Amino acid sequence: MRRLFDEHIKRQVTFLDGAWLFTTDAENKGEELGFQNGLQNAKSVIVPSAWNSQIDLYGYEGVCWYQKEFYFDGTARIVFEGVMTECKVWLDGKYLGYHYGGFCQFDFIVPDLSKGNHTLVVKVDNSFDEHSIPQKDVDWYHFGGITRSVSVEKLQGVAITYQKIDYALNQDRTEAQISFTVELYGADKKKETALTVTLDGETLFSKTLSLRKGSRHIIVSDKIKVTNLKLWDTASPYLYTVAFSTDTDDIIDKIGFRTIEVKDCKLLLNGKSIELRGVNRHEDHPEFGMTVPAAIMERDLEIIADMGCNAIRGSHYPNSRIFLDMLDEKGFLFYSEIPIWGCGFKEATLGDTLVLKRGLEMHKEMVRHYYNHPSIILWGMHNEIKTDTDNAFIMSKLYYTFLKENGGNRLVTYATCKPNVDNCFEFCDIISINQYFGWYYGTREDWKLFPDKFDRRRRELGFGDKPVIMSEFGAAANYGTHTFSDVKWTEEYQAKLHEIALQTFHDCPYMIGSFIWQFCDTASDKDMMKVKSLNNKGLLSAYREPKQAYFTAKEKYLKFKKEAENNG
Ligand code: ADA
Repeated sequence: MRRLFDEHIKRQVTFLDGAWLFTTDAENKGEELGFQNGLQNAKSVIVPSAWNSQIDLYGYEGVCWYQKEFYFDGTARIVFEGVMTECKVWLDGKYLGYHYGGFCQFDFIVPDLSKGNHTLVVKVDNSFDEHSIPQKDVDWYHFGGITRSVSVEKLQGVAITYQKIDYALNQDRTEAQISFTVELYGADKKKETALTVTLDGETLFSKTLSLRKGSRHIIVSDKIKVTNLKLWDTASPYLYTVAFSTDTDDIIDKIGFRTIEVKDCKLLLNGKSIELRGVNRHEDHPEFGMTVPAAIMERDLEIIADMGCNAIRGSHYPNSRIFLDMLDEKGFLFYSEIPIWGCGFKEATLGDTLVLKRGLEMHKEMVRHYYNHPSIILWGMHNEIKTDTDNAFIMSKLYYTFLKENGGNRLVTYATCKPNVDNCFEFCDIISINQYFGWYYGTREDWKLFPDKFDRRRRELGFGDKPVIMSEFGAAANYGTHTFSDVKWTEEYQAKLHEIALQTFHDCPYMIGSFIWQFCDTASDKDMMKVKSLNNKGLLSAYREPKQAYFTAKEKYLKFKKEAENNG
């Protein structure tokens, strides 16, 4: 999908979205049969989409093949924005490579394609084994297919294949010291060009260089001072336009400057204490699965903003780039995580070498592709794993170390469902807790006892300086179910739970915010045995109709927002 703005003016980009050929391969015999050289008896489907949206493939788990012809001439960069979950790619029968993981972009550079039609074939597999991330037991619908856009870009001369921007602000946040990293690729015969970087049209950097055809080069700039800085903030999210260009190529991006830190058990955005008023949101819609159209994303954000939220947790995987662009533009704060989800991971699986490696790779990709988004203030390493085990300790240490060294201007967390026995708190800047009092256990009133109880534990462990986010809590309610009695599954019961929980968290001095589980009802795995196969803890129905809890949460969050505004 296109970003909210044009990423390229000079570079020719062709989206391959639209009709592709498609066939299932339930026995996984396609490679033996030579499908990579062209599909036989294939039907037409629309890319991007989840194959589960097709009427006869609703529950299909396994291998499918896709094929697309495109016209091209020159050096191509083929970009996949997201394929669920693993895939192999061939161009004109020649193997290009493999990718694991459904939620991040990957690409292949293919030099010197002859002028004419070319055939791209993709084998996609969404089945699980003991090395999968997530594991089979997962409480969201594990869609399959080419679920995000595919494009082919023409690289010419010295091409810019990646860029990221680092910065540090001075004490009063009026100046930034910026440095950037640019990856270059020699697409044509060696020729001199100037690499230029501008910020809101002002030249920051210019350097003459040349590259041999086929070679790669990385430039890391010195620090460059920018004065009279306009900050990115939730109330006024100023975005600078940064443009990287050579004679023949360019990348345009938006960046915002801000600080985020934890001090005296508070979360400080640009030095000011902020409370996160948030919801968890899946990329999910009954008609489109995970391929949510941009207009629906935009409307979701309108609803979320209207209820007084300033934060969203992208549960449980990296979200679409265009959604991140919207968050940057509207001034939302975002918690971005990878899909290492919950109880599905047995202790042994957490220690599995391939799982550890795949998880690390997912963190690397998330950091690489989302680096410049000011909205991302938190990286989430995992969700509800067995954090009382040695293997979770080792995993958390590995990922935390990576994210602290490479994650840029952000804090690191993970969501624990074992706050009383969790063994990994040293590997986070903020403790995030998922609890379900009043739903899976205990009563709604138990929420009021929780802050004191947990306070004792965090202090005993020596983590009294780490603030806490309530990253999940909630209750299911079937949209439209009302009774005269206060019982589970009714809208009233759910609403009351949120009323108690939200006020409790707001009143607790060491809690810095909450993410309600969840924004709207979402598709769950069929084997999770949920009513209508949905996770029904949404404040809205799957079709975004508000339940009573939506209005309760809105009342609370708007009240907290007003208090924050009054306190300056
Ligand atoms: C967990 C999990 C969510 C969801 C929730 C629930 O906390 O992280 O994805 O499954 O439980 O509804 O039970």
